[in-house]
Amino acid sequence: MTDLLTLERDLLAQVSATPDEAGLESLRVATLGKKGSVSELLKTLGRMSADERRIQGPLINGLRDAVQAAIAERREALAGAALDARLASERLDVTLPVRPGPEVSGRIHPISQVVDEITAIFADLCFRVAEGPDVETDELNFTALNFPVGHPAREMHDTFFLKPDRDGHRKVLRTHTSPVQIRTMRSQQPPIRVIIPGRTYRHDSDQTHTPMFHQVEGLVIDDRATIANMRWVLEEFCRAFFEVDEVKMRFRPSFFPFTEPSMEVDIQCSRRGDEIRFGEGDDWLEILGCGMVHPNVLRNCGLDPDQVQGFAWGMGIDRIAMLKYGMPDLRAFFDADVRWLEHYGFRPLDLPTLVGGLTS
Ligand code: 2NL
Repeated sequence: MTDLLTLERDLLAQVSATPDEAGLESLRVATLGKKGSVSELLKTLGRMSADERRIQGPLINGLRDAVQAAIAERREALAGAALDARLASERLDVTLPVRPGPEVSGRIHPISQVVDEITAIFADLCFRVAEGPDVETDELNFTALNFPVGHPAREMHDTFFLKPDRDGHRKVLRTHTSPVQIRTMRSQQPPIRVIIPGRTYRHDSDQTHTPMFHQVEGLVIDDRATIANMRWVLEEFCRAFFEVDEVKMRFRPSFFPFTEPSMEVDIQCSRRGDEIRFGEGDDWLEILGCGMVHPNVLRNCGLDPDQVQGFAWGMGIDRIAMLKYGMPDLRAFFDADVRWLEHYGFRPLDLPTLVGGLTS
């Protein structure tokens, strides 16, 4: 009897002195586990006489209940203390400044910016944007565009050819975005107004040429589009793009297989040292090629040149981006140098719009 009381006092003292949950579990196994000290005492009941058991039974069971309850209570207290400690140590100061995210530190590449600017200008003139694959068939890149098979103009393009397929057809990396216009004319009915910005490829690499470069072409097809309309569209574009009130443009005769007549267009500018300005001066800078869509091209797209007509143009994006933003070296566009991008890139949320200003 006194032994049991001493044992109980002892065990309860051990429970309250146990410092952590792991220690508590060991103590539980050592007392209430299968071979634990309290369990062993319970086993002795079986060997007692009925009278003895009547007295010892409630005492030993009471000891077990007391130890069980003490362990449960201690476990709860330890878990609570552990949680308090975690909450205290893992506290966050939500008033600390946040590390800047991509919307602050990221940069939009000048080519992407210029494509967005061009898109905004032509969207305002009711043009849609069309896209197509970089790998094209010879038919779409050349034949449909009135380059006869074996015509020297095909070689002028420094084409990248892919390996011939089983039927001997060689696909090409498109040398211009014109195949997308062919796809558009074959899949849509006039009136058509589209621009096609995209990557183009030619086997050419030096100070002013990269094997991959960017072009934007435009196409208008309806039953009355004229050279006068083309001139207005291109002048309107240049005024908006270079953000000047007036531009003077000069249309010189030229040759492209897919237009007739064909023209190259210069824009008036002034040059002082490295600086170039548009809308003033008496220098000229070539910026694009254009013309009336050749009747053969219309026919190749299933259109009747006696019913519909139109104009098209094409220009290099990389060069006009360099001109507008004063970037001296074309090759830096493709270097992926974050220091260059930090300097020449645009903030992601400064989207070009005509109302907000192309370059705010
Ligand atoms: C240049 C000249 C040009 C076109 C591209 C075109 C497309 C079709 C039909 C007719 Cl499907 N024309 N595109 C027309 C004239 C000039 O590009 O110097 N680009 C950099």
